[in-house]
Amino acid sequence: MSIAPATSTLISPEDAGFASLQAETAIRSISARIIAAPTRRKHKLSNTSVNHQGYIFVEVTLENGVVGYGEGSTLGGPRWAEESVEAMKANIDAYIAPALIGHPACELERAAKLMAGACKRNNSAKSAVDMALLDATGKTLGVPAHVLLGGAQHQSFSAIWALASGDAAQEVEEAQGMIEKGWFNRFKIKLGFADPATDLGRLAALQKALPAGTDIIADVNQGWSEADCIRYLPRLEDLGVSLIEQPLPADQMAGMARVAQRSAIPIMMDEGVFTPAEAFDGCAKAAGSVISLKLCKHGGVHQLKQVAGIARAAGVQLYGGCLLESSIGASAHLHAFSTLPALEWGTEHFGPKILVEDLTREGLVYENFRVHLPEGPGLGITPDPDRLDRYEIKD
Ligand code: MUC
Ligand code: MG
Repeated sequence: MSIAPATSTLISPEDAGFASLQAETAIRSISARIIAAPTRRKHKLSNTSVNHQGYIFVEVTLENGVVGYGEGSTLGGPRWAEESVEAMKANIDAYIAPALIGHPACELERAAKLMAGACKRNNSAKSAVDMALLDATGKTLGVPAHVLLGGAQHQSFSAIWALASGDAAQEVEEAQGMIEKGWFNRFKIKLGFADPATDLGRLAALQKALPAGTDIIADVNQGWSEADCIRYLPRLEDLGVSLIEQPLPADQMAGMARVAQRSAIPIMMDEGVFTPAEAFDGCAKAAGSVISLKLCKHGGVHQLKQVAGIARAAGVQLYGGCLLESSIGASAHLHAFSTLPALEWGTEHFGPKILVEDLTREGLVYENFRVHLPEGPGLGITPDPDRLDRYEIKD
């Protein structure tokens, strides 16, 4: 058997086809708009409460005329994390966009490096631009975004709905409605904004009203101390909670590790893990056995995949997190999630259903308690211009 010579038909970077793709996808302009989209009900967390969801909506125009779209979320201004929509827009306009103009959108990894050089952290802002580059490149090449990330291994995901009104009766009714619609039959309940006894009452009401065995996850959003955990984790266990998300403040990795060691319920790291280095630290310290993946935390699809790789190497499971993105941001997450070998806990991308109006024309498809990976080039969604105009905050 003869072996083909190494100089066969491989396309070199100098090849005319690649050079023309670089020229075609050179970034001509980047714009960012602030959007405040109303939610169907108040969404309460330990550290904030919203009835409008804030996004930065990004449009990237390439030299070939193709436009890519992206979205970055915050929750209640700079409260869930340090970014606000106002700061995201200012930093995209002043630092991120100038660093990228003229750069080929198809060189996504180099674009991420340029963004890293332009500003520290600002991960939600960077992720909004990154997803727009991904969308524009996929549209130019006529392929779905997941193809640019290695190809989809999953076409749909088990979907989780978040209960966060703080009103036990309303939460029971809402959960039952989601089951009836066939959209969600797994739930996450927000704890930590009332005293633990009141919170546990909500949880008990839910557990009693929902079908036996319904999956219930509790997100404390950094609202408890280690002492609270020692006292209340056994109660959560009695109530059948399957997963506890970020009970302690984000910077208390050692405390999270002690809580994880004594908990019979798996602990998930959320606000404590933004960067790959934080993922490494959390995994090394055993600060949890699950990590919630979110583009707004990791700063882009490649960094999300790096965090996922670190978790996988450490034997830590993965959860598809959200920050109430519309179908624009949610679809970017699904493309990234679809390329992972496993997403053991499914995804909580319920954002499109909590908005009074989603921000895309088609919206993501939710059926049989699963959310589906959109089809078509790029992210596979079309932003709705009227809705964006309606919800834009202009100064
Ligand atoms: C969080 O901490 O998980 C995501 C879903 C939700 O209800 O709140 C956000 C933030
Ligand atoms: Mg969380």
